[in-house]
Amino acid sequence: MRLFIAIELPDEIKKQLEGMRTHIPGSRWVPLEQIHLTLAFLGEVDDATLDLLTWALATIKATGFNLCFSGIGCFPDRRRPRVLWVGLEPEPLLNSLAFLVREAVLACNIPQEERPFSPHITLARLKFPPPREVGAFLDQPRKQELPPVGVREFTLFQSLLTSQGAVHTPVKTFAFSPP
Ligand code: 2AM
Repeated sequence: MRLFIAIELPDEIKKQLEGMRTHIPGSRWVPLEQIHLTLAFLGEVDDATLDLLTWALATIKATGFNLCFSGIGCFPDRRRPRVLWVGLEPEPLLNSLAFLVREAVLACNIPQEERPFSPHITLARLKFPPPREVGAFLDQPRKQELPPVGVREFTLFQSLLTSQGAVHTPVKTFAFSPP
């Protein structure tokens, strides 16, 4: 099973993020139902490892926090943008959750990239080098404030690759223990 771990966002927020779309040639906008905040990408995981993983994730003790949205940005940089995203204000409890998730994943012998966790919500992926519309998108003034989102759980997702694109299905949700 191809898996990743993410924080789900309320439908209202996903609608507002979807509303930020503009016309950019060669862009693939993330469909509303697939907008999420990735904590870890796992790739293919076998059934035995999945059992181990769900056990390891269930032992995570995390504290609830609020996600506060910040500006729009891109990866890897403005000269060669491939991914357009909305960023998040620094939140130590989010970083701590991502760290605990990463430790649990590594403990199951699932390899993880070395690069540091850089919290973002992907809005679009670009197929070819930046048309001038990308600059306009990145420089747009903020039209509306996105309200903060309370986070009390995270979700293990399956990502099934189909000819129509990826289909994401929640496998298991892990609620933070009450304070
Ligand atoms: P991102 O969009 O937040 O950067 C599910 O596929 C999620 O896993 C994607 O939304 C992406 O997060 C993240 N991901 C990281 N590495 C990936 C990879 N090699 N292939 C697919 N998704 C990856």
